Amino acid sequence: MIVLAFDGVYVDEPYETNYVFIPDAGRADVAVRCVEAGSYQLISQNAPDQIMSIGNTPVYDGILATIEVSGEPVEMSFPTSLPERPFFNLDLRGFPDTRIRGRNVVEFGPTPYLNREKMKTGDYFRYKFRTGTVQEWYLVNSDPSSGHPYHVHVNHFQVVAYNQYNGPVASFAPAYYDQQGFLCDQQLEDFDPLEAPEVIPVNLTFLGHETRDRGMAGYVPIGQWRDTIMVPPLASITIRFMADEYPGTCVIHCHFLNHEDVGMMMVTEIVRPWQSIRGAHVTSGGFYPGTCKFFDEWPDVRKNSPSGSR
Ligand SMILES: [Cu+2]
Repeated sequence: MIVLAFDGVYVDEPYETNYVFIPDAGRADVAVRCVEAGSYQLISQNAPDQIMSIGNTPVYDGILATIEVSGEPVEMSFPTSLPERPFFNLDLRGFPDTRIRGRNVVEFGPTPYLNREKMKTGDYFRYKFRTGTVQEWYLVNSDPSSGHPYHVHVNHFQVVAYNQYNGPVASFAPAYYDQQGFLCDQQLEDFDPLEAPEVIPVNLTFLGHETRDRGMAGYVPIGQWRDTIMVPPLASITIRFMADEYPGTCVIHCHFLNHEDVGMMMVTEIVRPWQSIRGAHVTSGGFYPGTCKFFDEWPDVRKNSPSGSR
């Protein structure tokens, strides 16, 4: 079995594998060759030893498809190269920092929040950016136990780095705590201080994605392109993309249906180069996503994310 593409975008070169990890809404193109005639099963299987890269996230256990192979054996070779990706999917890892025209943080946390708010309808944009620009975004997950599959419409993104996670930990009320367990100053939209103790024990089990084995199932190989990625618990992922030619609304959401349907979703706006990018509701109640204490620099989730770092 060889990998050709993820989410419809070719990888650099086809490569051999015996499984692929597909988050909710993800897609994979693979070529399969069977040694002899017979019945083959394509299965989905839980892999408890991969959980540190995924989180306590349910994985389907069962048969996806049965492939019946019959007839005389024939010669079949795998492709050794793939079509070149279009210019808007060229490698952006070495793209100069100073030419990046927008940075944004997408913060997962307790359901049903995304960037500390529930989905709002109408012309309520959480971020605005222009066509023709290269963007660097940070996907962070403050949820200490569950991964959330980030999905974006319109433009695919390149995975640039898994960073050390310095952000808050969502626990209890829901409320945000720092990694020592002290209540954050900067909270969710409808935070109720009466509901949240000042200090709690926080669960930091999943910290450490920046140093963990990159071959683990949940991690996207650095440099690959996706429109869906599992953001594991207590993670910070740097992505880059070029906003190509399509202006309009751009929806971002968790792709667990029971999360997006209750509000884990937001709308951004892509505008033409001559249009204003002001007026976006980047903060929630004055607080930037990814922050915890008032002395934080914004955004602390990218302290470990110099351009092109692995
Ligand atoms: Cu979710």
